[in-house]
Amino acid sequence: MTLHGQLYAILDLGYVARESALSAAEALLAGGAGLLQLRAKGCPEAQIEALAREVLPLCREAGVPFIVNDYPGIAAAIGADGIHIGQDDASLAEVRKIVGEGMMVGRSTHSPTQAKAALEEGFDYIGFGPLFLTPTKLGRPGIGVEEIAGVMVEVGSRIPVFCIGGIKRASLPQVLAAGARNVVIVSDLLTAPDIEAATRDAVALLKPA
Ligand code: TZP
Ligand code: MG
Repeated sequence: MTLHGQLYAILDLGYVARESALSAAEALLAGGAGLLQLRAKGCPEAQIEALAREVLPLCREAGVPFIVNDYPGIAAAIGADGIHIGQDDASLAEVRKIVGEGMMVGRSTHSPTQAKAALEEGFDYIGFGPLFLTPTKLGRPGIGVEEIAGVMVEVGSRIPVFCIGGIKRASLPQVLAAGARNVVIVSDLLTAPDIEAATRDAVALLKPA
């Protein structure tokens, strides 16, 4: 499976109520998301695991990798396809002890230096951002698009680099023009009146016919 050129969607419970989570996941998948992450900051772990167990079969049916944010134990317990961790989380080696060798492990990075370090450590992919200020990641400055090109050469030639943070369908062309090949879009999809249509539009922008 290649991750290149894929739209990475996140089912973020900061934007979607628990009751609507499955229909939002279905809409993201129907719209053509190429990866789906479950992100549920502040939710009790048992609830995250329960929801993850419901989202996983939807992803399997769609043939889309399902990634759990923050909780390697949940990812391992449910047999997820991936686990995503941040800069302040465990090392790759520590995560591998929990999830084993086969699982995709991604790391958030916020600078070219962190991006290179994640490549050298052996992560399967990175998130790179936030590019722009975003309410989804409060307290982090936008790093802009200028550094994408360099990171794509040094890191993106080896592992997928998912640009993230404040990206909207409207700004996607600018991000792609700066060199991005993969992006994560959260709020612009989840707050759209029609999540499936918004996702389809983003996928079309990412992979022009
Ligand atoms: N990590 C860096 S920026 C970000 C995360 C999880 C939030 C992306 O969400 P949005 O709504 O697309 O800005
Ligand atoms: Mg984290």
